[in-house]
Amino acid sequence: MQVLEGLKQSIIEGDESKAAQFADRAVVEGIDAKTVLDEALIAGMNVVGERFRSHDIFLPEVLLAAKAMYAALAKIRPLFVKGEMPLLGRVVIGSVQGDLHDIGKNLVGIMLEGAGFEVIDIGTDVAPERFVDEAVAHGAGVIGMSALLTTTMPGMGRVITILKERGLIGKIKVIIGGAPVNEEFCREIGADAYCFDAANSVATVKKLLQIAH
Ligand code: B12
Repeated sequence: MQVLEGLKQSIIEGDESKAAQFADRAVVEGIDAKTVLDEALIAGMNVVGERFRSHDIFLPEVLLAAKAMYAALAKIRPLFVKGEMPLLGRVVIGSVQGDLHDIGKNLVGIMLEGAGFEVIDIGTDVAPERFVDEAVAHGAGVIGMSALLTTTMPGMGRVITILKERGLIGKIKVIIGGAPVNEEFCREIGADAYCFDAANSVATVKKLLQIAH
């Protein structure tokens, strides 16, 4: 599909205005929001990630790509969050302490919102205590944590320790995600679930909260 390819390319090139224009076209053409997300936005950021890893591009280019991605995301967001839906539950989501990466976390938030959850996004560089405090304050059933750096991953374990200390383990479920995180790490720290991607997180949260699909 031409629009999707154009959108993907404009993200790779870090062209904010072109990305917004293509996203507008995708909306007008009625392309399914999940398809736009998977085949243009995430696909584009994956290419950017690979090029960054192989030193073909550097941080400034990555930042431009992220800005283009957000411009597009702003346009397709209404497709995810439309109309009145019964509230399925509340999820507090954030990037762990020391971690400023938020693209993946934001995508997960949007997907969950689109599926009918209230998402309380507490941003990036979130201290472990704050995850728990915010979940309690909002009556959230799930805490979602994102880490993109191997150095920030241990922060996830600290949140679980605090939940245990406060007698909240099992009552508030914990899902984790981000490129360096995996099933094994999830088991190691005692989180309830690891999610490979944003789409997978919706099914996982539903399962944890025992909501029928
Ligand atoms: C974009 C990016 C940046 C941007 C971030 C912009 C932003 N607003 O987020 C900027 C330029 C700021 C940046 C900075 C840095 N970055 Co950087 N960055 C990336 C890059 C290229 C892409 C990440 C991304 O957005 N991917 C796209 C999204 C959609 O994918 P995702 O995050 O994985 O999310 C999906 C899943 O993981 C999952 N998921 C994610 N979170 C969650 C949470 C929950 C609850 C669930 C259920 C699921 C889930 O669902 C998402 C959607 O499907 C990666 C490379 C890579 N391959 O990951 C490096 C990378 C993560 N960065 C890296 C590094 C080293 C840095 C810096 C230290 C660089 C520096 N020298 O300053 C700083 C650190 C800043 C900080 N303190 O956090 C390294 C990390 C190495 C490591 N193993 O620790 C990577 C892997 C690049 C590399 N190969 O070297 N970075």
